[in-house]
Amino acid sequence: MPVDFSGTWNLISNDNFEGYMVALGIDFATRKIAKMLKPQKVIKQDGDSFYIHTTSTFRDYLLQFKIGEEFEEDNKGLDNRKCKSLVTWENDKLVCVQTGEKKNRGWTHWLEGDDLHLELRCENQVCKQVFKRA
Ligand code: YOG
Repeated sequence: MPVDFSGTWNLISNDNFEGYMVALGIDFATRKIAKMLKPQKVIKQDGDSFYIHTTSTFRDYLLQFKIGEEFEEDNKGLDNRKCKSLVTWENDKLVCVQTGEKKNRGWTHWLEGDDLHLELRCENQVCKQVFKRA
């Protein structure tokens, strides 16, 4: 049985989100707003198909993909840079590589106890987020 990330998750910690946003080139005013947010994630996992909706009072972002199938990602409302994204399983971790203008861009999701973990990477910056079930 693969890991099941399905559910509604609330952010409880967000380490170095500032560094990650600077690496993405997010402007000062937007960063000030974004760092106050407590985003929620709704994840629907159906076999190899994923739906990850990150919502907040400011902006939201919807990502839908299938494991092992590269897709165009537009990052609309985030940094708006297009990239080619590929999500695969690495043991029980869901790993996304986002190939584009920014080096070393991607993210990894995994479960630890009752918590959902997310590492967001861009260039030399790593943001670490933890979510609890709503
Ligand atoms: O998640 O890629 O779960 O897509 C990263 C924000 C802030 C907008 C959020 C809105 C990066 C202003 C998505 C926050 C900073 C700042 C709520 C993380 C960019 C702009 C949407 C992400 C993956 C994995 C799925």
